[in-house]
Amino acid sequence: MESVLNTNEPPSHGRKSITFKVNPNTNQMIATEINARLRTIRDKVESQERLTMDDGLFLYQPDVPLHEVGELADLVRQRMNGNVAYYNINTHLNPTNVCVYRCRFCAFRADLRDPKGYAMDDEQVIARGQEATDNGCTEMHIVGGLHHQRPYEWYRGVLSTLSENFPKLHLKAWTPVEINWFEFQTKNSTEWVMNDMREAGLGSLPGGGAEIFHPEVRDEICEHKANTHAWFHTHRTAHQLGIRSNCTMLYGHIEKAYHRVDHLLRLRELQDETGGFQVFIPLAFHPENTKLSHLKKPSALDDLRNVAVSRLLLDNIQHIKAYWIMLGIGTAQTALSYGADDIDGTVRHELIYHDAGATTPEFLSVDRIRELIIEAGRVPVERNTIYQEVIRDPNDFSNWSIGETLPVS
Ligand code: V47
Repeated sequence: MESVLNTNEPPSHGRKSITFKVNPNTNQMIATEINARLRTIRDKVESQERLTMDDGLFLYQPDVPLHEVGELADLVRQRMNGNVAYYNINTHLNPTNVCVYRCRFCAFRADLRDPKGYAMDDEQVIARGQEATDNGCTEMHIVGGLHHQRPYEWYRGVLSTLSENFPKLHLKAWTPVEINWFEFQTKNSTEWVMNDMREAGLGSLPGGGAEIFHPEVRDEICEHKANTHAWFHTHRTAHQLGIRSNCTMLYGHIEKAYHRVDHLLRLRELQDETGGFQVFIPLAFHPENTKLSHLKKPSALDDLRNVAVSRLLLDNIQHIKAYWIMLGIGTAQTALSYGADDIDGTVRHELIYHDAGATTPEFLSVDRIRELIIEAGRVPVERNTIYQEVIRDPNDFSNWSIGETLPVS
């Protein structure tokens, strides 16, 4: 008997569904079909042939054994990144949580007059830079709300204050959502904003704000903020200006397998064009304190499948990150055998996930991160934001220099 899974989605990126033979009693795919399709995909992976939309839809089916998908992804990870797992020493800065937008998945934002709303002053920003430098951080990850009353110069000032006082710290700052807001504030182009922010100290762009690109989902969870076109335009412009960036996908809310595959293929297309993405980070939705709090958090199995499928489909993005803050430590370690080769960093002051109910610690020591990587069977290598090796002075941890450039896409 034939059954069509993943129906009801109009196609925007090739086919929206594939037809599987299913057992009429259990409605599960029949084993011979699973094995045959897996064999075809294995052949493609071994011969480094690009996987298709249909392959992606198949790999996302829960009937397809996760360990087999993981094994294929591990093969690609090993081929692309050897036995190494990367980490960095980093901190987060969210200069304000006040935001004009009301994305349904966000627990971090606050209204202008909300008692939990805040906006940092220079002194607080400098204190964070000092703390980062004292603790040997190489990177500060800076994103925040779009404050109703803070002008462009205030946002620019966050970067210029930090870069003037802490010139060694790499500022990975602003998603296309902020950049788009700055264009609106200044009435200038993406290119102008990007160049101006670079002059103020911008080093690279983080991967946030991507959520799910397909309008069926995006219009439901964050209808007002920068749309898919703006997201790609910003990253394309960054890459053209020689600014590297990361990319993400927020999964585990209202999206279907089709939307995930569509999302990944859109990223793969831009990467074919520019080569500017360094790493992809699948982000599991945390529902607590959000307008989608009735939803269940994705399971660890879904988390691992997302890591593995993204490794398999994104054949042109060098690194896949298992963000331990979001996955939990055990799943992040396991993900290092399901396609991931990076675990993010020590992290301080993370709010976006912790406001949404993350129970992971707020910080991990370098020794602990290295221990976790070794326990997972990989060799830990400290990198900076743009994937250069970091060499530490053994007698003074906060003193570091740049070593070799590591593989990027
Ligand atoms: O864009 C927001 C997501 C992103 C929730 O570039 C949520 O190295 C789950 O992009 N549950 C921001 N996710 C985080 C991000 C990121 C994280 C780590 C490393 C890098 C990198 C980038 O977090 C947002 C959104 O997709 N998010 N709220 C939530 N309740």
